[in-house]
Amino acid sequence: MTETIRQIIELIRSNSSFLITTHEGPDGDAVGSSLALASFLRNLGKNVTVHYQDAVPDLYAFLPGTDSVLQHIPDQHFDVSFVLDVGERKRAGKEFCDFLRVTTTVNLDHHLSCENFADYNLIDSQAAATGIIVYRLAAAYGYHFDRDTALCIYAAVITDTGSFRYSNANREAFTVAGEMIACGVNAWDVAEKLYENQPQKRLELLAKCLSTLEVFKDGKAASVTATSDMFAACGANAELTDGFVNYPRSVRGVEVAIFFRQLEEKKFKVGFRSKGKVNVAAFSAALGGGGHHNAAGCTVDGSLEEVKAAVYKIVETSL
Ligand SMILES: [Mn+2]
Repeated sequence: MTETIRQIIELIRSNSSFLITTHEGPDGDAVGSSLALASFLRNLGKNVTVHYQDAVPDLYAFLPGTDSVLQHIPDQHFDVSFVLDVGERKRAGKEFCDFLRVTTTVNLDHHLSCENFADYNLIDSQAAATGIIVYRLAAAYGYHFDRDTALCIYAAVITDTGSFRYSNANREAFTVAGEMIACGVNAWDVAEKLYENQPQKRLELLAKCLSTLEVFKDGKAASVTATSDMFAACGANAELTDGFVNYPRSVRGVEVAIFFRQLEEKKFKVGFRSKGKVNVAAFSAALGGGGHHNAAGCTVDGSLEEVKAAVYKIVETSL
C-alpha cells in the first residue's frame, strides 16, 4: 500500500460526510468511478453526495446510484471532497473549484497531465481507468465488493479501454474486470446496455455522417461530418455522436481520423483520433485546442469549407 493510499484510507475512516464529483460531459469512467466510490463509502455507512456539472448521459443511467446525482452542490458542510478523472483542475468545474478551499480534497485520476491540485493526489497513468484507482483504494481498505460497486468499476474499465481493445488494456484491467465478474457482474448484460441499446435516431444520424466520409493524404487520413441540418433531420443531439470518429479511424491504412461537428452556422467542433503513430494533440494545439496523443479536439470558426481547408492543411503538411 502506498503512503497516499494509507492517508486516504485514514481520511475515510475518520470522517463522515463526503462530496464526490467528476469532469464535465461525464463518460463511462467518470460515471463508473464516481458511483463506485459512492457505493463503497455508502456501504461503510458514510454520508455521500455525488455532483456532476452535467446530467447523467442516458447511456449510463443503468448504473446504480445515478438517480441520486445532483447537478448543483448543496449548501452544506462536507468533511472531505473527492474529484475523479478530471485530467486538469479546471475540468472539475467552477462550483467545485470554489469549494476546494473549504474542505479537505482528494484527487483520484489516471491522466498523465493531471496536476497535484488537491490536498491528496492519487494519480497513476498506468491505471487503465480511474475506476481502477477506486478499486485499488477499496481493495486496500479491505472492502468486500458487492455487485453494485463491482458493476460501476467494471463499466469504468470496459468503457475507458474500448472494451479491452486500447493500449491501456493491461493485465490489471483484465484482472480487476475478472474479479468484478466474480462479484456478480454479468458481462453480456453490461455489453447489451452499453452497445446494443442505441436510439434509432443515432443510427439514422450515423448513416448521414458516414455518407460524408472523405479519405485523403494517400489514404492516411479520413473524416466524417455532422451538420446542424443532419441533427435537425434526425431529431438527434450531439451526445449521440459519441464514437462516430471511430468509423473513419477504422478504415484500413488510416492513421488519423477527424470528426467535424457543427456548433453554429460558422463554428465547428473538430475531434481528432490517432491509431497510435501520429500525435494528434499537435494538430489540435495548432488550432488552439488541447488533448492527448491519441485523442484531441478544438473549436474552429468558419464555414464547413473553411474549417475543413484549415484542418486538412495542417494534417497534409504534418503527416
Ligand atoms: Mn478515465
